[in-house]
Amino acid sequence: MISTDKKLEIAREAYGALGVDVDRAMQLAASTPVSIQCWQGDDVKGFESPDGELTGGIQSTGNYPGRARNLEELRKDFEFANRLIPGRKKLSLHAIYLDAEGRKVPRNEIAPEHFASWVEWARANSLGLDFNPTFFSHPLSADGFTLSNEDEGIRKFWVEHGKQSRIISEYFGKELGMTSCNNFWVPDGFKDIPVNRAKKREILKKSYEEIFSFETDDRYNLDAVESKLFGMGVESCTIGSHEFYMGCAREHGKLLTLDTGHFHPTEVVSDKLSAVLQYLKGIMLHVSRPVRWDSDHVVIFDDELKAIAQEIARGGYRDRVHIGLDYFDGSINRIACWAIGARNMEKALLYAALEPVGMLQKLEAEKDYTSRLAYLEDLKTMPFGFVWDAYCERFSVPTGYEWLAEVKRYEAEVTASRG
Ligand code: RNT
Ligand code: ZN
Repeated sequence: MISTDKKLEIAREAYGALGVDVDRAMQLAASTPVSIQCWQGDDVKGFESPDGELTGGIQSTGNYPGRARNLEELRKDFEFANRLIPGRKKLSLHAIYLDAEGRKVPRNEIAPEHFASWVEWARANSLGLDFNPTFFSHPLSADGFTLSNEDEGIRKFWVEHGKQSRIISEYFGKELGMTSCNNFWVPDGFKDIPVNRAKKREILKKSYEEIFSFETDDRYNLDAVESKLFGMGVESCTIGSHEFYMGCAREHGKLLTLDTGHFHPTEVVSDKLSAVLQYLKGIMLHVSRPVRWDSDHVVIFDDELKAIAQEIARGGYRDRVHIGLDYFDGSINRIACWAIGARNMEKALLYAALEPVGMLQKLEAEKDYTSRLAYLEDLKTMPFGFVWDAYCERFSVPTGYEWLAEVKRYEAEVTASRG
């Protein structure tokens, strides 16, 4: 066993030779919040109607045993996962995860009181919170349209839901002293070729004008709008496309949410950050892993994940890019999904913080592209793993494969017996 001190000594020497301060890199990663999606724990079911079907063109596949079936189980599972993930964390809630104590609350009537127990819980667990209005898995979204619905009654219902979500998110921020991001994603779209795209987009535009008609305090709530390319059963036209939301975010001064699974397969979100940020105040990320489509696989430590973290660091965008995870895999242990994906996000932040950005950017400015490429390649075999181990230890989180043994134990003791 190599001691952490020894690992740090080696890493400090290796990175130090490039002018990189390992301890400062750890601090930077540690101060960047990562928002973890509550919906990985229960296959996006929520507690509103536990037997309800997941709709809206998204899907969690797999029947791995142990899905959290209620609020208590979800919290318990997340508390466990949380202990395996280093860094500064938030939990992202969807409206369907409300705590209504058994009562049925219509979505247009959700209010802070239905999330008060989450705030208490978040405080006790030193977590921030984010929010998401839920525009799917509901009878009034069954015809495929919510905020762009031509039925005025249905549209108004969803507009009210959207307004309430902003109040709840602001309440999170105020209570916890950490800004809450409130993310709007609607599934609205057509399976087959429409002949009046414009009409639906006009209605969606009008709905956002109504939802954003009142102010919330930016210190507590930041609204975000999420675009998408297509969903299952919504292959021909998504009303809230990328161009639509780029304009919407600009018009209303909102964050644009970039989900890594919501673009054509050869497009990358890493390239979009510095483009979007020329015109918008900020970005919310939904870090996911699309495999051939928007499949929402568990995030791995791949080139694009590193590139996203590097673009944030290289551009000096730590305050303007709000990192959230968005994947849901029901085919393997769900607590391991949380741990693997969130640990990888943390790894990427640390990896990016260890880059000698100033030196590389200088080479580029001098047009020495040969050296730029040579350094970028050699950096890949630096002793990054040693810094990662030290980072985990700093947060009293298991290193190496130890975390997996803990998940297996929890599985045997707690989740395996769930029906
Ligand atoms: C769907 C969007 C959306 C959802 C979550 C559950 O394609 O990515 O963000 O995944 O809100
Ligand atoms: Zn998303």
